[in-house]
Amino acid sequence: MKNILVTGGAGFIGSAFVRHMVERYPDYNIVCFDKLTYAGNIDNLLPVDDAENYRFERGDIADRATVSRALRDYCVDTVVNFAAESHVDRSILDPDAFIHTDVVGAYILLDEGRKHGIERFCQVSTDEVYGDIDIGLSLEDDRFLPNSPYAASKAAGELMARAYCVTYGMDIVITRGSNTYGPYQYPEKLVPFFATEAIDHRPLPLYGDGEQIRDWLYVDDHARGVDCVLHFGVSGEAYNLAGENQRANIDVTTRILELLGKPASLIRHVPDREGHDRRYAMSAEKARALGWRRQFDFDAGLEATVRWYQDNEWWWRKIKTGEYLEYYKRQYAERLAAQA
Ligand code: NAD
Ligand code: TDX
Repeated sequence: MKNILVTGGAGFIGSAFVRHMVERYPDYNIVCFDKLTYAGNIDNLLPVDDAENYRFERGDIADRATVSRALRDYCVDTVVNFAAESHVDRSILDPDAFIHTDVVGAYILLDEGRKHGIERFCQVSTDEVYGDIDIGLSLEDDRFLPNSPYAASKAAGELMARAYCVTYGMDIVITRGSNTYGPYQYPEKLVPFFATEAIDHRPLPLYGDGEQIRDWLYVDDHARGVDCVLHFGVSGEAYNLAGENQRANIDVTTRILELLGKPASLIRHVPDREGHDRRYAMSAEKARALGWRRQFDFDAGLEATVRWYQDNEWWWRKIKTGEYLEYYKRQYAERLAAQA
């Protein structure tokens, strides 16, 4: 029997992982541990609410006492750490929360995990730790050149995980996923933000020339990748979970508009994100050797995703109120007024 603590399991990718694990492994006990920040959403876990092998515990990974109690009470033997502040633009406006969760929180979780004799720890990281890559593909041993406070905080969390493996002999694996999209993603990230804004016939603020390249990975493929690395990854190793679907932002935006039957005139080129990475692209070879392969190609995945936001207004309309509107104003009001 495995007792798995999934931190950040009420967020976008964490909840896809929880839904996947609860269904695929009826013999495991899955405990979602989440602070429920603005990005955490209990609605994301409604599909598993009644499952016998699922529990929810509210808590902050940077709060040592709460983490310790959860590890003890649920006899946790495995930790998968998705918990993070995850939005680059928010990290530029205010890095504090990123240091709290992505750096200090990751450290507390590792340290308590060590004290409780955790058997395996999976740290969920990102392609952003490599920074911008002009040509070719980032490999797992490439150096880190993070460019945003978010990317630097994720690099720090992952380096602490490595240190706990080397110094204390903890069994630790690391995943580095590429840009992920799909249902239940908080509508501040490119795909759900633009899809929901376009549904309402509102302007889409595309940063700079829109020629920046991201490598897109469907959320269920990301969840399956973490499952694969958790079960088969070698301790001390990091694994890229690459989408192998490189697209320019302008092309993704145009396709979202086409799928919704909306005009290209909704696109507004606005002043660029500060320190904006031009391109991310990773090699998937190492994770492929473990047996992981992405199943969704971008066209099918994007169409399914846009349809989901069309069909599930109940999910996102209640998010786009209050704090969300404050953030929208802070991030976009001046940009849209300036129109690069
Ligand atoms: P998200 O912002 O949707 O969810 C983050 C979750 O963590 C939320 O449920 C939030 O409540 C929780 N959380 C935040 N601070 C916490 C704390 N201190 N204690 C406990 N819970 C806390 O993020 P996401 O997009 O699902 O990303 C999940 C992980 O995957 C992150 O570690 C992120 O860095 C990584 N990642 C994301 C992407 C992407 O494209 N979204 C790509 C690669 C890697
Ligand atoms: O309003 C926007 N306009 C725009 O042009 C937004 C929100 C984004 N963009 C651009 C910036 C990026 O080049 O679209 C691209 C994607 O932006 P985000 O969705 O914010 O993602 P990104 O910054 O690439 O980071 C994502 O991938 C790696 C996740 O948010 C991270 O959590 C993950 O680690």
